[in-house]
Amino acid sequence: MIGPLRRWRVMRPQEQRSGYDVVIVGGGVHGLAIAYELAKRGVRDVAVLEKAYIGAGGSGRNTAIIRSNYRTPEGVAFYDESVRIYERLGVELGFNVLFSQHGHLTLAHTDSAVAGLRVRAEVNQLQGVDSVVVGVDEIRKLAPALDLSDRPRYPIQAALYHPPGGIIRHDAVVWGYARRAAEMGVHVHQGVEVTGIDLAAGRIAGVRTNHGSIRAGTVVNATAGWASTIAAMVGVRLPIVTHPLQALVTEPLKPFLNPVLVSATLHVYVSQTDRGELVIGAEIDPYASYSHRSTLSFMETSVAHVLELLPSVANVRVLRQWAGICDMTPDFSPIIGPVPDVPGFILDVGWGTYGFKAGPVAGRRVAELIATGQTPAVLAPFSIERFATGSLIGEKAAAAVSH
Ligand code: PYC
Repeated sequence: MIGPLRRWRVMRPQEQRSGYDVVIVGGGVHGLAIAYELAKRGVRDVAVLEKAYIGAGGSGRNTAIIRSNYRTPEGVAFYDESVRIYERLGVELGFNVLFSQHGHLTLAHTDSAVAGLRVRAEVNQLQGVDSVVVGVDEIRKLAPALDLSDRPRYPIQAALYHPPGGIIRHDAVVWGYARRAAEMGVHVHQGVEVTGIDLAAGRIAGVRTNHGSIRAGTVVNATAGWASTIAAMVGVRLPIVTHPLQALVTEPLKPFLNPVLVSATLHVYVSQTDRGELVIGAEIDPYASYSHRSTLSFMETSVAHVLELLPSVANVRVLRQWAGICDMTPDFSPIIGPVPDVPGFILDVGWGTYGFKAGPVAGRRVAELIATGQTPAVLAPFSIERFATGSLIGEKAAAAVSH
């Protein structure tokens, strides 16, 4: 039976089969990108199972910032591949994803923050990524609305300028991937919740859902927020703690802010969309929770901090605010790859506050892993084994404002 959610149309609903070669749990950018990339490689007996509607989770709740100015060589190489895919994605999918590469400015208000940005600039440049530390005169040219005087509580000293960074239309990315994947034969089932995972002789045999059981030799956990719940279904305990992350959007204004602005000291980031709204976000909420509730304290503190940066927006109205949930790992890097103890179970999880920007690279490389059985070099550092060997990929310093 096809329920109302499953009739929602970016693509035509398909009848659920009793088995697929690959079942992907989670219909966000990651799950859909993996499905699309598998189909491109000729692996088309694939189902994406989404318990709500595609893009309902982290993919529809993030602030759509794309960048690769990370802190570790592994992270920079990984996110840079994603930026490059995003640059061509609209053409590739035949769907305008509205990627605006207006640049990204990470502001430094202290000497130690400036030193940290210098390290990031060096690491970025060594990986061929365009990032440079700029002073106040250059910042003024890039973002004239910023208060660059010495009046603020934390005067701006310098910034990391990353020209390829920018913002994207996140729902267009989700719809573009879903539509192309479906055209190539992938089944995208909305309103289908995975309630259990079956093993046979120690390896993946299929999933149980609210719409019946499905056989599958490979199951991909591409969920955000529920990564631990899905992994627990095969007895795998992930080093993840789940926190809410909130954001808000203002009424539209005439274009005045080109780059994305990030301030770790003020725990805030702000960008102006192509429609003119300011999109504002902050640090994860400081408590573990699966709550999607918005709070007044988030709105009060984040807008107060934006006003320290951009005093001229004082009378702008906030239109709405929302929350998503983020799976945080100890090193602020994702967990991607097979689980040695559970053959056929693939992880694409632990996306914290950085998942949307990584969708295309994770999609391409996880599909390669499934199709070839070989872990691509760019994924290898992010395996779950790193928590046993201690080879962590410490990205806390460059993960938005999550300090
Ligand atoms: O990593 O760019 C980022 C980001 C923005 C909001 C949350 N994370």
